[in-house]
Amino acid sequence: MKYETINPKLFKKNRDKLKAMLPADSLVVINANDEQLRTGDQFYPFRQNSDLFYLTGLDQEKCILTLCPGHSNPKLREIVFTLQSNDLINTWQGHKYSKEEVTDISGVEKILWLDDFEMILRDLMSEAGTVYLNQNEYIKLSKEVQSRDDRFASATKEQFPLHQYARLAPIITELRNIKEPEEIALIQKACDITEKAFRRVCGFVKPGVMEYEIEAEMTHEFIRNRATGHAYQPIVGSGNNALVLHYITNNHECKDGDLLLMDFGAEYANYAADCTRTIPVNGKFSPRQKACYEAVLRIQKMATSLFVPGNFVDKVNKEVFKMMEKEMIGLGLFTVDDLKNQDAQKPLYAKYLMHGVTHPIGLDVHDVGSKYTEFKKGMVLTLEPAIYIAEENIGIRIENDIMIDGMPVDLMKNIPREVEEIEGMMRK
Ligand SMILES: [Mn+2]
Repeated sequence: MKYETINPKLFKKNRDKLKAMLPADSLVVINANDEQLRTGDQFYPFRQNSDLFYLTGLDQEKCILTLCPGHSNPKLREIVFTLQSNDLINTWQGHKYSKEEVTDISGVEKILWLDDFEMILRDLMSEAGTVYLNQNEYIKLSKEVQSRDDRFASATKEQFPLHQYARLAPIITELRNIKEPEEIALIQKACDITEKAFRRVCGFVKPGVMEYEIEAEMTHEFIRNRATGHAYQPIVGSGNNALVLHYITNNHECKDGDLLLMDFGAEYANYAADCTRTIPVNGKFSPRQKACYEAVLRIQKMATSLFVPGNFVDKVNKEVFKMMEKEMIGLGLFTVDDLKNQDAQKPLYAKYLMHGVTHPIGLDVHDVGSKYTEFKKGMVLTLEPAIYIAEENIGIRIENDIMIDGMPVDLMKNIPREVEEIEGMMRK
């Protein structure tokens, strides 16, 4: 792995928290992600199942974690099954974990080879009342491909139809929502690497550069700082490309007078940063661009104070939309009278801001968690107010990652966002 070693205490703590929420006769089984086929016999770079990483720190394919906290044999209460390497694998793919390495990374004492899994599973099942099976329950996901966890769930329920089955997702969601200090440090590291990339890009952008050249600058800075790469496909959209919310083709020339919207974030040790900055291609905002930019920036600064315990995503969205209406009137997009007469089903602001402005981040860039969960200390969320004015070729979004504490902690406070700072960096 490119990232520095993580203390296994984190993963042990995470497992202990999970076990504390489970009945004594439960069994939890979590599988590694599949290696996803790209072409022929070539795979996409491996990305671990976030839940398995959260509980073990293991970053290799084909491992399985079982937790059976009430098993009569204490040695079988916590097991990792892992791939046994051989000469062929060593020659072609390189090093795979030894049993000792699995223990060093995860803190799990009992490590077995995968070949033993079926037999041991029968033993664990014989003592388990309720089996907790894991599924990706992200609400916006439309899933066409089964995961290893999905296949395991189907096969186990067929083989052991008389057990009770339960969902692991609600429990693990509650846990992953609240980040331990070690996790905050990893997210901060991802944010700091993202800052370096932004500074690099500000010295690079000028009229005539291609969006993909900017993406390449980001990638360069990410990898040389031990990030795995991008936490998600970066959006590098100049001019009207900034109006396409998930624009990722990044293949146009940046033109003099246009704005450039960049939504990008490093992934460090599987933790995501999620940042957006909008800058003028020629290094200087026009008066109109500046007015719009400062409206979004004012809202971001004001709305940061909403990131306190007790609030929740849905509430922040509604508050920000109200702030947005005032700024949009100030920018002449509609009038006070228009607002009074608006159709409640089709609010006027939604023409210029068509997405929510906050979501949890963590191991997943759109991390687990509901928009009705009350903010608690240790949660990390993005704040991304934006304005898109198609008729003026203006798309502006500013996004920072904020940790909930007594007072909000902006993990991206070092990534410049003031007009003067950005123009100053671009002059150099
Ligand atoms: Mn983003």
